[in-house]
Amino acid sequence: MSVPAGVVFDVDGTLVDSEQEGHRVAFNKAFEEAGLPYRWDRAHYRELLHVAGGRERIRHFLAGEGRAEPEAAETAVELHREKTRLFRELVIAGGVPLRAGVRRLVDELLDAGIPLYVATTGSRPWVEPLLRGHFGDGTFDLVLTGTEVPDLKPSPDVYLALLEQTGRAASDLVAIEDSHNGLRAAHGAGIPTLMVLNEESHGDFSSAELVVDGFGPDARYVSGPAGPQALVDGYIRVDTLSAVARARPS
Ligand code: XBP
Ligand code: MG
Repeated sequence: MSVPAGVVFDVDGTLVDSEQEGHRVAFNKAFEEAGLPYRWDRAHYRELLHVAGGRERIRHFLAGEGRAEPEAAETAVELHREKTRLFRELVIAGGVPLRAGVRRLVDELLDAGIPLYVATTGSRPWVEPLLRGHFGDGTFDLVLTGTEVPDLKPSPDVYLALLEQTGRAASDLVAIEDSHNGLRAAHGAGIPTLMVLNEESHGDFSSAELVVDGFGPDARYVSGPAGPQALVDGYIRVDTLSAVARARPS
């Protein structure tokens, strides 16, 4: 069974459980420090997550609060700069945990000699210390973030840039994502995609090659042509990713 030539990991909601107790807390602290009355609770933040990118998410929110342009955009830049500084601090303090089962899968892929990449909407100032803190340097052959690729998911740009910079063919890779924006971005670049759902995953995932509810143990099949047999004893393994790659019609 041929193994993928590489695996591309999304970050927020995929490698790490970062949104509700990480990013949302940093956004609220940035609002508080700026003397603004806004506080995003979990339900509201879940709604706002359909907007990819922290700066865009603030701008969208401010527009909804009646803030006119260009003031909303300028304020969003300022607030996002402070949010990023606060979130980076949280990351460096070890406050953003890996999702259960991620380290086992990353170690298995590295042991199998499969190159690993990252394609995220998140900002490099916190992405780098996050990956270094959890995995050490050199685990990922290429890391692309929203800082280098401004046209954010669901735009396929971050995945297209990864294909260009690695020289890989889309059909030789597998992407691992958690959000509808992420699925649309990976498929927009033609990359077979495994969805690993979490509490914040909402939308139509019917086009994904495989959808499961976790990395294991006890991961359950949800949908996708790769089929329930793609999981190995309740785990995502190398064979699971091979099944995802095979499930995408070439
Ligand atoms: C998800 C995102 C990110 C974060 C906020 O990223 O939309 O923008 O919510 O991070 P991923 P920033 O593609 O990894 O799922 O504030 O740095 O944008
Ligand atoms: Mg994500």
